[in-house]
Amino acid sequence: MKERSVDRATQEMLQRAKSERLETAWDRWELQQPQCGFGQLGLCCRICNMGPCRIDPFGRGPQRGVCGADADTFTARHLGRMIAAGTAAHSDHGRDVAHTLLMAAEGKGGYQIKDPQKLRRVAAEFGIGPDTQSDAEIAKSLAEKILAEFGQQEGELTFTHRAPKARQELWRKLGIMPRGIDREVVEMMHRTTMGVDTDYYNIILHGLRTALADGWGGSMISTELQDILFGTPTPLRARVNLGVLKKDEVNVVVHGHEPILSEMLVAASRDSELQQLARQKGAKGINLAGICCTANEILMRHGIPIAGNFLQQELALATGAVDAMIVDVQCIMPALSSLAQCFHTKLIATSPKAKFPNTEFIEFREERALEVAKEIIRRAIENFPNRDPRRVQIPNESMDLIAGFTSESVFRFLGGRYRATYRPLNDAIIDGRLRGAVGIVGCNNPNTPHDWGHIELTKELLKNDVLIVASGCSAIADAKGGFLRPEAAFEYAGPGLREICEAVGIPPVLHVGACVDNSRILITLAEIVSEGGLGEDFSKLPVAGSAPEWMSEKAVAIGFYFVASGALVHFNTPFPTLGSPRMHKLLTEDLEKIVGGKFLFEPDPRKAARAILAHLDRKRAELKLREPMYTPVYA
Ligand code: NFS
Repeated sequence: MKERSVDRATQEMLQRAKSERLETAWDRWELQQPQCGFGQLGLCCRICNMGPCRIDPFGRGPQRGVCGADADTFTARHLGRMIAAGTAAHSDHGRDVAHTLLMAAEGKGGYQIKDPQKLRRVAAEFGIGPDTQSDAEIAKSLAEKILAEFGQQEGELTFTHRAPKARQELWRKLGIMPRGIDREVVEMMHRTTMGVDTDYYNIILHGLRTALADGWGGSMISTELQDILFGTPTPLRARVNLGVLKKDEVNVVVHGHEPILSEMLVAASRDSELQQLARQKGAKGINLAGICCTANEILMRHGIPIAGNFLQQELALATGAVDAMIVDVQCIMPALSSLAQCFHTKLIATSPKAKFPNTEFIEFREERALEVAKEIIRRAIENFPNRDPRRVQIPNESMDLIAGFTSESVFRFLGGRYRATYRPLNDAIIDGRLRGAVGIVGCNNPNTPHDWGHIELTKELLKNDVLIVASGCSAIADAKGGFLRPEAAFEYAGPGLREICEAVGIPPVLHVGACVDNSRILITLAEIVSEGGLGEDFSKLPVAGSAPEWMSEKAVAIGFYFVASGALVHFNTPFPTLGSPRMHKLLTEDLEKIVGGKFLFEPDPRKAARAILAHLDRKRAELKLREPMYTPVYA
């Protein structure tokens, strides 16, 4: 099982799955081999009914579809639609949060405003004041203005004004400043339908704009409004991996993305009547744990343990110990419904947007949020007596972690206990104790050993004095690997980074939240630029991003908004664009001349680390910074 995952809990459960003939994503991945070569290269087009068409990659067969579209158009249109889908996912999440803020302002649904200071700060950016208004009044105006940005037809998304001036100017000059969130997604769908935009460069340019509407729009709206509603996270301790499931408690696993649901489940799981009901049913308590990004959300704000990342969703069920798994939207494998039926586990879907065949559905409505959450927890408790203890196998694997860093909190730490400033961070980069900073984010994918890409890349960068910020399933991988403990600085960090972690008592990998919270990385970069001494734009900074095990269209949108913001972004496997050499060159070379950022595709995390370090050094040299204080160490 070592070739499937580097995580011991996962290996143990895969062994169980094998002996009990429970099918997992890894098995299905193997059954799909060899995967369709046309699809991998992006040389298949299904956009209209004259097709499906394909282009022969060896130049012996057709080189154009029936309409005349060539490989450049095929690949660009497909990639453009991936960006649109990823942007739509993050942004629809943001829309739901904005709607919840509106409900909170109107006193419906039991939601409150937990961070009124942040409410006022963000409202001011939208021109809402004066401060004499009540929180509810301000929240109402803010929610309405933000909801309007989804359908805005002209103008600029407000949060884009957080980017450095030079960057905003560049976006305007290139015509890629996002106008309205929905508008950019719709326009991408329009441009890529049959017979509209066939110029691959023009399509990708709009791809950049669509992605910017995600990073500086939908995702940032999700993050900021969630902080306002549920509280801005501060560092806290928790535990991670399948070992957080408990033999003697009701295990409720929440999986998906939107904290509107999971926050209420946290409240419901603490309800004293329900606790008592659990005891009546023979359990010692109610144990709430999370999978994927909704897990990151409630981890960051409440210290709720994480059962696992994307590829562990089926394995959590395979423990036989989950009494209910509650899902909302995104990254939920359809396979869960049949797997749950092999155990007593109740799989409960909650979003009208995401129903699953043969699966119980309890509609979650913000108006009745707490009521619905309690009902869900009650179902889980009532299912506890159906658990067969002989079929329970929980791996004895879990790890300590610290999470809850934000652009507001973390660098305050680096600024010392009493003064909030990015100066010490900038100085550490300038004097070479830190070589740079890298965001490692994104998914798992059975096409690469589970967690291996995240962990190896992290290790290589840490020993070379690179500070890591992590989110999504990558942060969970690193947490399981032990990198989110302060002690990890002694075990893995180079001398410069170790010195900093030791002085402020932080781990060398900072967990900044769910995937929508990659927007926190954008905000942090903006703070670094405005602190001064490292150039006037993002593209000058010795920073990079990486998604070393990507699978989701959301990862593509994220990659594009970081590139559009001027960063080097590494992905392990290439986009389905290799069938067009011109597209590949645009993505990996030419984009840098246009927006200052570009993609790097490299499946080997150690080689990727070298390339990223070389990039950081190049940026340092361009800024005429000192050589890094400590010599590089390579594997
Ligand atoms: Ni991100 Fe979250 Fe994980 Fe990938 Fe899915 S959970 S939003 S897409 S798999 S990191």
